[in-house]
Amino acid sequence: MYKTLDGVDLVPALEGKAKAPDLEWNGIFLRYGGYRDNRWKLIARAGSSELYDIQNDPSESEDVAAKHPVVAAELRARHDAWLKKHGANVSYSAPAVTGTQKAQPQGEVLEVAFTATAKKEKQQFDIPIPRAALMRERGLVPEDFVCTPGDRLSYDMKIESMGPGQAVYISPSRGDATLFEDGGPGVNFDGSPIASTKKLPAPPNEWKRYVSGLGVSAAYDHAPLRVVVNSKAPGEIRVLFDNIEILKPDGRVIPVWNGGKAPDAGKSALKISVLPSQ
Ligand SMILES: [Ca+2]
Repeated sequence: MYKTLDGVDLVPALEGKAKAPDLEWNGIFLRYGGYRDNRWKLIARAGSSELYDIQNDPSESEDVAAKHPVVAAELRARHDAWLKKHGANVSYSAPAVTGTQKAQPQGEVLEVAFTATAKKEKQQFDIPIPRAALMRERGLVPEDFVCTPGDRLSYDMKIESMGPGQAVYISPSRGDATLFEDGGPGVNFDGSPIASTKKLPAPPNEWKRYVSGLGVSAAYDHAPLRVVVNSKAPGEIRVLFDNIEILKPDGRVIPVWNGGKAPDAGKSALKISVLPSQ
């Protein structure tokens, strides 16, 4: 992640030979970058920054980026320069749905079915990226599996049964964490990002292609893609998937699932099946 390490030598100050230096700290997290010094803390997000005056407001109760735009801009520039200097692979891109393209389901498709009985249920399973097979058969190299700015997740989905308060989406994962959390860009019945799973219209029952940005604040290996079924109301959920793939900015495609074996549903209560040609 970091090509070089940086730091400040505190020994002269500790030995009383020099004034303690003003400390600066930069870091990158899953969805944002951060900077802080003795006075300020900056949270660097996609297209915006939050600024806190930690000297006078240690509990960070007030975002003062608008009140101190020059400070915010200067610290943002400093943080961005730090990222560049250290070769951090950062896009800040919040996952964004870029709109739907025409779905093209072919051959086998994946069926995910679940009947929610409780008021609130969340079920999920992972679809592994077939790295070994892709390296062998398509000549992909390990670097191709590193998430870089501009990477996109694309999949075709047909909602066959779903009610208000229910949602299904595919999220990249990183270890145990799902990057698109509840309230993140799951997809709505009309292909628009889900701002909240509390409010969903009725399903149209047709295939649609969904595309989301995958750029996050730090480079990481693409982990299995996670299918998330989120239900805040009892009822039957049935969804079909096909052409689940990761699109690289240079046009290469990493096919994750377009037929074949059904992924293991693990401990979830989901019923996963492969259906023949649509
Ligand atoms: Ca297929």
